[in-house]
Amino acid sequence: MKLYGYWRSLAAFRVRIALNLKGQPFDVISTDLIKGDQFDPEYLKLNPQGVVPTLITDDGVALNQSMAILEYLDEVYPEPSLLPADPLARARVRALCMIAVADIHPLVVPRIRKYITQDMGHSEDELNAWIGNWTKKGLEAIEAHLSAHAGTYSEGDAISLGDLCVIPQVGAAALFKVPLDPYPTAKRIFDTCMENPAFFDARPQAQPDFPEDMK
Ligand SMILES: N[C@@H](CCC(=O)N[C@@H](CS)C(=O)NCC(=O)O)C(=O)O
Repeated sequence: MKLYGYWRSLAAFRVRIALNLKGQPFDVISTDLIKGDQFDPEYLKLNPQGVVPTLITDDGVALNQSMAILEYLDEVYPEPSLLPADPLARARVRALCMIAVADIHPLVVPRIRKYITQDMGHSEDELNAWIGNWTKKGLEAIEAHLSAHAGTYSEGDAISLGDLCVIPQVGAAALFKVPLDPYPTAKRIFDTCMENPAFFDARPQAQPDFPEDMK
């Protein structure tokens, strides 16, 4: 398979973890979101929304939207399962995924940052205040969910889609320089997951397109 992604993309990070957990090798095609590679007409044929990730299956089919890709991978490669058997636990996992994927992440993506600074004329400081605010509010929501339901991982003692969605979000807080002390459960699960090579190798800092000057 081929994965169009970018080192900093939290949505691509989710998919990299899933591919690693499922033991599926993949080639990474770096799509530089700052340079605007996502708007290349050839890429738009694969992802008309102009965002990453896009997964190209072994049959050459292009799949968009990280949650749809995660569920596809879990259905086609069922081991290890990334959803618990109990319907209530599955609902909690999906709720946690949505906190990260639908409510937090879209507020800080490049197109929103660009709109705030270039189109609305806000300063970098104002942009950073926006990012800091929504990152903290997001972590508060994640911590509240985790402190009620987590075991070793975000739902009980097995890795689930909840971890695949939350861990990139917690990792992003470090990139945005938001301290994790107020979110001890999220920090604990982040540290546990980072001991697993499937997560560790998927982190932004391990990607071939991670900038030299940030190493
Ligand atoms: N809901 C989408 C989000 C995709 C998305 O916004 N990806 C970001 C990177 S994490 C992107 O490509 N942004 C390009 C832009 O904002 O111009 C998913 O989960 O796949």
